[in-house]
Amino acid sequence: EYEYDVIVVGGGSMGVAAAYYLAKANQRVAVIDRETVPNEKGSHHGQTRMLRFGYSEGQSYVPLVKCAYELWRELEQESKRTLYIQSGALLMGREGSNFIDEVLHSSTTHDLPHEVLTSEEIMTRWPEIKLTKEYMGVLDTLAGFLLSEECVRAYKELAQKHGAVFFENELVLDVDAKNDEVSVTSATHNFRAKKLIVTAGAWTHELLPQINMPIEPIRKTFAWFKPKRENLYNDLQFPCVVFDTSFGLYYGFPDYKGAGFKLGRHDGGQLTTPDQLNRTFGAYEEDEAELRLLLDAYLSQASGELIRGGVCIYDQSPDEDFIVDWHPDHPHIMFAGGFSGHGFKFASVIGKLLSQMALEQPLLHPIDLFKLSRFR
Ligand code: PYC
Repeated sequence: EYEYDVIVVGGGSMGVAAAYYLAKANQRVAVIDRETVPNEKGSHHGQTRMLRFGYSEGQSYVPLVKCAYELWRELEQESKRTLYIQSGALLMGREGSNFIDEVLHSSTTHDLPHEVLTSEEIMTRWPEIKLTKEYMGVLDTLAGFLLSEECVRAYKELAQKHGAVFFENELVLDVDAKNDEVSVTSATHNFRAKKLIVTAGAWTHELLPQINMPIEPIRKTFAWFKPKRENLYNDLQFPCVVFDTSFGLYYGFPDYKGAGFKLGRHDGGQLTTPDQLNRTFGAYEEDEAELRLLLDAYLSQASGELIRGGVCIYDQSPDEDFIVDWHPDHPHIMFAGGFSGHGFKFASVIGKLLSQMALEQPLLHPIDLFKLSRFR
């Protein structure tokens, strides 16, 4: 007799979502994390994450975004928390660029509500944005942002309500896959279960070295800036923005509840390891400088004082598509990773998919695109 049906190692966004769906399905679930849940060491902190439908990473993600969105709305209802702000997202780049073409392709293929705008039209509608002529934009009207730590809290709280047990500040020392069970050892516990889900981000290598997860941890920074005039960029009048420029791909969030205008750079960053990562914003001169570059060029009214900055990790996969699969030698072990800086919005549906994998149920969405074997 096992104490748990499923152990989830890694209580970040994906892990807590999986734990919730499993606990709700009457599974006995243990979640083990080396930190408290939520925390600032992984990829879910910093107040907000974008949810875009007109997907620049490929139209095949659109049905998955739709499933994710429905599940976030369900979570809002069950947790009675506000989790999603539908501010819209304005995706800007040069006409004919791969970025714009993919956004248009996703939007038209899936019949998404969207508006195609010239640079003039954008500047008339949002005088806070200054663009040069070669830019155009697509307003993704259903898009918006998730309150990321709130989402993790909501899943954790409800998972606990349905009986999941969280072991926090507990470092996993060993994972031992047997034929039809798994044991997980930490400094203070020996856990045994029928199934194991590993959602440990950049720490996946340490837990499952045999699968050679092809992910590289990248240090990423983001920061909040004080707009030069109050309310200029707040979420009631300003959307999320993405700028595909010649000097980088940037994303910005409206000033939500006075936190400031949040900006980050999606490309670039420093290759690191999760344990060596320098978590101090400003440790590298470019941390602030590269963000100012974008603000000064296109959003000068947002380039007020730096309120605060943060550092997080992208788990970059070679093709920037996710990796969600069963262990090649042990099908009772499942893992999800390689979210490459665009995964948070999918945590709801990935959690649900992981729960269905563990329960050996039909999947609500195919995961062929995410197979580990594509790298072999
Ligand atoms: O996937 O929308 C996204 C995103 C925004 C910032 C980083 N990733």
